[in-house]
Amino acid sequence: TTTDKNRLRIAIQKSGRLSDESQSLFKRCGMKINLADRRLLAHVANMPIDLMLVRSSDIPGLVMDGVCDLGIVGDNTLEEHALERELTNENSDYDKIMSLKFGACRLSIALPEETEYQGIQSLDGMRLATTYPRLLTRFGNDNNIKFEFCKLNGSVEVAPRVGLADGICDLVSTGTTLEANGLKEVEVIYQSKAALIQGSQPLSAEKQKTLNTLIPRIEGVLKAKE
Ligand code: PRT
Repeated sequence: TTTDKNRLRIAIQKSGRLSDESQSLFKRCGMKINLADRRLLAHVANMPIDLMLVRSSDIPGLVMDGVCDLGIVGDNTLEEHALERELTNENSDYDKIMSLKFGACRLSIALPEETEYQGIQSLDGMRLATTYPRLLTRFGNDNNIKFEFCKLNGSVEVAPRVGLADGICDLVSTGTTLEANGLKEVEVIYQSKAALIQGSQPLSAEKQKTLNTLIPRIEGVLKAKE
């Protein structure tokens, strides 16, 4: 039998927009996932792999710190955390094994319909509500403008209406949420998809062997979806 330390540990979102697709990707790779008991770690019955079911925002840190060997997370979450960890001098290294074909969205700046918009410079000095202050700051630096932030982890789209901010910087997929809140998208600052990432620590020979078997299977599943 394979001991726990030889089982490849993969972090995926427990529940949310990436969780079903992450699980179904692995199921199509042939994994028999034992999810019935709703524990933090789900054993894969027929491969030396464990899935760790966590909040999406915990995944970059778990992989960068080597608690998990791999993870599936949105580029947006990954990049924001990497920038944050660079600032705090924590390890922010990882390898992106591949981009997956789900979880597509964009991080955009949106303003109330009635606010006049005359290009990027007119955003200078605005106070924006966002969950992504680092990505927004980078966009500001690249374009020579400064923002003030109001960091919110949810309900970002209501911030302008209640007077918390002049506008928002949030994820958009269909645009329905912006429209429902009387906001217009004025700048796309980042395009995102789910990605399979690996920590920078070397894997044991056993784990590497498992990974070498898994990668072509994932590629096969992605190809079949084309
Ligand atoms: O797991 P945890 O709670 O930490 O993470 P979370 O709350 O960010 O989870 P979740 O499930 O909301 O999002 C997980 C990931 O899905 C995100 O990090 C993105 O990579 C990806 N994703 C893709 C999206 C969207 N599309 C998306 N539309 N994440 C969020 N949204 C939200 C957006 O914030 C806004 O509230 O959906 C609304 C906009 O959608 P539309 O269709 O109205 O434009």
